[in-house]
Amino acid sequence: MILRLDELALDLPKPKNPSANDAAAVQELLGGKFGEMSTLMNYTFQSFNFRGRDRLRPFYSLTAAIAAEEYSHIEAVSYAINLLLTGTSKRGTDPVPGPLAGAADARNTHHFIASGQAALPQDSLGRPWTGDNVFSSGNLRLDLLHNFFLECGARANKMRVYQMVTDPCARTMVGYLLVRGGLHVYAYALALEKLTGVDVKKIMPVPNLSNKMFPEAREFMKHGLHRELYTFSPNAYKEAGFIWNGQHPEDGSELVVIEGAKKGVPYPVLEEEPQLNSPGEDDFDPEMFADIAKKLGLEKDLRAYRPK
Ligand code: MN3
Repeated sequence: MILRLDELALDLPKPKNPSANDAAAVQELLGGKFGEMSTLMNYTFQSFNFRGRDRLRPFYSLTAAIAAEEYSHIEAVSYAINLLLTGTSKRGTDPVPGPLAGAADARNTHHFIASGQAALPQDSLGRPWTGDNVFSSGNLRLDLLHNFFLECGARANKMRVYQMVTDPCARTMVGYLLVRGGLHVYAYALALEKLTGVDVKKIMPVPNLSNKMFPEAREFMKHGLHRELYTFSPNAYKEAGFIWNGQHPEDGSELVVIEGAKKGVPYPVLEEEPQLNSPGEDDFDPEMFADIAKKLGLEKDLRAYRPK
């Protein structure tokens, strides 16, 4: 089962230049073949399908823990897309002046037609993410090899999107994913090494460019995010530490497994977009819950989320 936390993994700065086309490019890191939906679903299915997991427990635990983290990555990419899209149409209630006119020139018009200026499970060409992107052969060595390759491909795409999109919101998110994805590349390399004796890290980094070349990634590395593997569970997956241990190949720092998840931050506020009728329901007043909130002892909770 998954336990959900109402937090975002990292603080995303508000975009300086909201841009629908930047958002469209970032979609590749969400719903592309090598995007976060693919890493999430690959490791999720591999962990569900893992046979003989008692004997091979550390490999199962590593895959399961990383799978859970990937959920937080699809959130992070989605919020970056949502923030980049905020401010790309004219906010208002009158349809006649054509507040969405600019969207006709946007690369992904689905952001304005099929969603309320928000992320969709698609790649940068607007193609829907598909289960064909999941590889779950049931053969451990093959699955780990695939995962190593998938993370290297993901890394390449992150670097390319970084070079396309200069807004600090997108770049902070990509810097974060480079560091965490870089950790996952190395984790699968270590898993393959434990399994086969082959020193897979000798072919790293792929592509041959250090995360340190990216200032936003450097910042996250200062806080140890390149060496801390989280279990994303209150009581399981600690055996991932049988694989995730030793020294980081780049800076020699100690690899550690941390129980649970890294503390996140509150979600960035996504304002209403009346020109899209998003979310609509203008007549709805949260006050209608006041009586039931009192009965349930949730008055404080109601006050906390109610708009001022
Ligand atoms: Mn990831």
